[in-house]
Amino acid sequence: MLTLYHSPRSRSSRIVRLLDELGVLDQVDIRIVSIARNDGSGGADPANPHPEGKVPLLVHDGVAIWETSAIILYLTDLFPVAGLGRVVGTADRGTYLSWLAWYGDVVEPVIVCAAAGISHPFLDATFRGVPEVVARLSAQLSKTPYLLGEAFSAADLLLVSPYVWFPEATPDVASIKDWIDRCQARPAAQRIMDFDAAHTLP
Ligand SMILES: N[C@@H](CCC(=O)N[C@@H](CS)C(=O)NCC(=O)O)C(=O)O
Repeated sequence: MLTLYHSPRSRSSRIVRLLDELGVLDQVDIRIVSIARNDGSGGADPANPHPEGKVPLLVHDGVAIWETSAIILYLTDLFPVAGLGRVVGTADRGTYLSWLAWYGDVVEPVIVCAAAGISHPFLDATFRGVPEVVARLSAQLSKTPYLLGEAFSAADLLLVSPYVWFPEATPDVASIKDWIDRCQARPAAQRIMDFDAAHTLP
């Protein structure tokens, strides 16, 4: 039994999209919950068991899995047939794990600090900054159409997400812009927008 706690137009939208891309939406109970939003609206939902009131939260047979990267890895391992992840024993499993971890450990802090207009030598020393993120992405995407090679994967779904939320953050780099377009041209990208529009809380 899989349950996803989801709030429309939030970080958990990526997990709904992943479930769609995996073709398993019908195997998951999606519970719509409210969250505290940056604009001061909303609030933690008592129906959401996440200890911090956040989304996404996936619960599988009573076990809670939190943090987007962990949930993506968990789901692509659980449903390997779609080929959106890399199972143990696959040559590029390590590359797949690295992109997922790099997103949570580096890209999100870098993007949040940049959006907040915060800079500090400690932050630069620890995470580097936007130019380094752009350089890492473009180094790969100038060689292959997707982060893991010729085909779209859950790593693309995750790493493209900040540019979907904040198009103004898109760097003026052709390989990255083309990659965003390729990822967002997939039917699941439109379907998740429609899903969220249909489930938006009042
Ligand atoms: N690192 C976490 C971040 C989760 C997160 O901050 N989610 C936001 C939604 S975009 C949230 O639930 N905010 C409500 C709150 O902070 O109370 C992840 O990626 O899963």
